[in-house]
Amino acid sequence: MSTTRTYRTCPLCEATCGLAIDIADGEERTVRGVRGDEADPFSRGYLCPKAYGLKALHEDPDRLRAPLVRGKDGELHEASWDEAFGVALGRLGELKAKHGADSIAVYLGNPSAHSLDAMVYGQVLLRALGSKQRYSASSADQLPKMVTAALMFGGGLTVPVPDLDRTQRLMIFGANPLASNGSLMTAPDVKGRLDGIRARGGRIVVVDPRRSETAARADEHVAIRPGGDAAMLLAMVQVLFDEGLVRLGACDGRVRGLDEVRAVTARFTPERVAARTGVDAATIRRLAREHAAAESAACYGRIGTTCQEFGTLASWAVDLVNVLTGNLDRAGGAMFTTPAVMTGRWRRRSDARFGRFTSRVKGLPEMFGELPVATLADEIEGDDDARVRGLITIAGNPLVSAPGAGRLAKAFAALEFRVAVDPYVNATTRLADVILPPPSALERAHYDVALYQLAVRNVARFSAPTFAPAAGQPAEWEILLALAKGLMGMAAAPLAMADDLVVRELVSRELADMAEAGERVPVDAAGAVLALGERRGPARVVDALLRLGPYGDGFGARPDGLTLDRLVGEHPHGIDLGPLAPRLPGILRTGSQQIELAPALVLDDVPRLERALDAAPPEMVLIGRRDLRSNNSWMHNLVPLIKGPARCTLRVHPDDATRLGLVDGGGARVTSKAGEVVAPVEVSDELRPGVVSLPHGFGHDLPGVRMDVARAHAGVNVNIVSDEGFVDVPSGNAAFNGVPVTVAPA
Ligand SMILES: Nc1nc2c(c(=O)[nH]1)N[C@H]1C(S)=C(S)[C@@H](COP(=O)(O)OP(=O)(O)OC[C@H]3O[C@@H](n4cnc5c(=O)[nH]c(N)nc54)[C@H](O)[C@@H]3O)O[C@H]1N2
Ligand SMILES: Nc1nc2c(c(=O)[nH]1)N[C@H]1C(S)=C(S)[C@@H](COP(=O)(O)OP(=O)(O)OC[C@H]3O[C@@H](n4cnc5c(=O)[nH]c(N)nc54)[C@H](O)[C@@H]3O)O[C@H]1N2
Ligand code: SF4
Ligand SMILES: [Mo]
Repeated sequence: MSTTRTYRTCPLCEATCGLAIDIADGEERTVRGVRGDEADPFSRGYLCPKAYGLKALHEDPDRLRAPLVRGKDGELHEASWDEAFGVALGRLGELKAKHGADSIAVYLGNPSAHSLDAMVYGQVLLRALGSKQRYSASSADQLPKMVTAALMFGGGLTVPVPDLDRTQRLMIFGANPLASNGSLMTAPDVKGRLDGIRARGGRIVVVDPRRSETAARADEHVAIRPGGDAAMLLAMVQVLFDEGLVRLGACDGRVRGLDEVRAVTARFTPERVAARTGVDAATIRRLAREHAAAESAACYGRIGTTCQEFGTLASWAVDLVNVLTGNLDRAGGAMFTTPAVMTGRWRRRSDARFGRFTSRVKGLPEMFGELPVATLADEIEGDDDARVRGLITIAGNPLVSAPGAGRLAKAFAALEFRVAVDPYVNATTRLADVILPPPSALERAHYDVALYQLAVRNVARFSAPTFAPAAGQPAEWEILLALAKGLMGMAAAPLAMADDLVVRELVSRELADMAEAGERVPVDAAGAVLALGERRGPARVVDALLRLGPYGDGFGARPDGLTLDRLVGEHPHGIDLGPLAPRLPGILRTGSQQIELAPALVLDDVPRLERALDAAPPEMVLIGRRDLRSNNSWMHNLVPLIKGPARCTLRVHPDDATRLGLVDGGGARVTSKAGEVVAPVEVSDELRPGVVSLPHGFGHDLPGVRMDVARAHAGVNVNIVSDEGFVDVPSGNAAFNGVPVTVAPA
């Protein structure tokens, strides 16, 4: 049987590797082979084992091919698309009419950031519903970084990324890119890129309570106590001021609040923070000096700095170090991407404003239009008239991934109606009343609207569907748009008409934002939509944004510029748009058009950190762990990825194991304020004593889960133990790391 080679971007993690996929010719719709695409200018042939999972995912018999609707018998049964949409829109419409839009919550999960359809049309659905009850994986992930970056540099996703390919010194706080393949840093073959730093004589320092895969390969590993990052970084800043090492470089003349930062950090001497951070004063001083002296240096923080008790302070302090060592916006430092697709939200100048509304029960401030997922159970529970009664989950599995999962599961069971847009019946969707499955990852177009904003090079690549969706299967954008128009009372209107409205509105908004930002607006909306031609759905949106973007043809204003036709036709393996380029001052979108070094929301949290410095740390704390062959909660049903030794183990330092009477291979009971789980013990000296580690994403053996492979490798759900009350206070982001626990033999 002959095969055809097709090319596409892997959508499974943030690295955006280019794949060459061989498919069987004819009717068979099978994948014969998956390789790294050597011609991809960004990933250059690299791929990780998860890429092979795409074949298994496409063929997985447990992946839903038809909607499920809960019948009178209480079970989920296959239904037609018409019936499923009818039930979903009927019940959601009733709730909205009777109790208002805020009675329906929406949770957007992680894979939505990797789905072009969900990126674009998820927002359309949210606007159509008009509910303030919006949640996403962001508040179980990078929200503190989004908050501090918005406050310092201006609203939107203006997160600086380490210039990996040119830096001479990289300090990594709480990230393990050798397992995660990089996050808030889109960098295919991150291992090769890290090795490159050392090969050119640079240094890598990893600050992590665990000697992770990345730490083991670095020049230096600093085994910090969980939650100690903000204090350690502020102490580094104290040293910079104290020793006259502050250099602003490209930020010179562009910062406000320098004196306030000096005053605040003066209280964080290395000696004062040594006990809480577990890092001795001499080491902190040396690291600050070395960072300041390096030819170029980038400071980078990830999950270990955001999903912890002092996430906002730590995220802020990472960028303080970048700015104060003159490394922000310089080659080899921390830089801003210039993505080919940039929406108006990232163009408009305005100070970040939070708290335009607050959560009902705890009064937590809205951030970027969302509430923290750690308070979702609060908003559902009780008999208050204003409580949440309905829920739409899109690409999310919060009953595994969100903190306080035990309590949240009870709250979900009490909801009046639940809809899931999801390919699996898993821990969360097993409770749904209607499940609307999207087509497989190979049956859709792909463009990384979100991840290219964070890439370590400027690149663009568009992927056409490898296979057409099976007959009758709507695209994910069509599912979301059908829900959106139904919620607006336009169920009978043709989808094509709704899509035309979406694109017209989007283009008008873009043009208005460009005008407001003082950019030349090359066309009017009607002219632009006409010029977009025959394409429909998200591909048309990508074309519009590419053409209005920094490399675009401006609808004729720059005839040599990019269009989707040109990208697809001339660059099937993607286009390299060059290394990161300086973006100051144009990138700044604060009201002052300066970098705000001392935002009030951040400084207000300093006293809480100081109290922690003076308190005795908990005797034992829990942190997370990621494995290369997994991704959060949903790839455990794929045999090639889950096979091998059990992964959901509690790793414990040998000294702790001896003290607590734990034995390798035996059981351990891990208990917190929120709940307890029993997991197998793996004794390992990679951990700092006093710290145990358990991965998330497991616990697949709940009643009703229809994932046979995952069920056979069920593991336990660590988020039964993660306490939903343990958060980074300013942002409300879940603190999955540093959770106080007791551990005993089971
Ligand atoms: N303890 C602990 N908990 C954590 C973390 C941690 O480090 N420790 N990490 C947190 C982080 S960083 C994140 S991002 C969250 C992730 O948490 P979630 O956002 O809830 O994501 P997942 O758990 O991966 O679940 C993804 C869901 O999307 C479905 N899905 C897969 N592909 C598609 C698709 O193309 N379309 C649709 N509609 N659905 C799809 C899957 O079947 C699954 O139900 O977990 C957080 N939870
Ligand atoms: N293979 C795989 N890849 C993934 C995912 C996956 O689940 N599996 N998930 C994806 C998602 S959603 C995300 S957000 C990214 C996350 O990307 P990363 O942040 O790179 O991933 P982690 O492996 O969670 O790395 C966090 C590190 O922080 C350490 N840590 C824990 N607590 C602390 C602390 O208090 N201080 C410090 N300094 N370190 C601490 C942990 O030991 C761990 O090594 O990965 C993405 N890629
Ligand atoms: S690192 Fe692996 S999962 Fe991530 S994009 Fe590349 S091949 Fe896909
Ligand atoms: Mo994440």
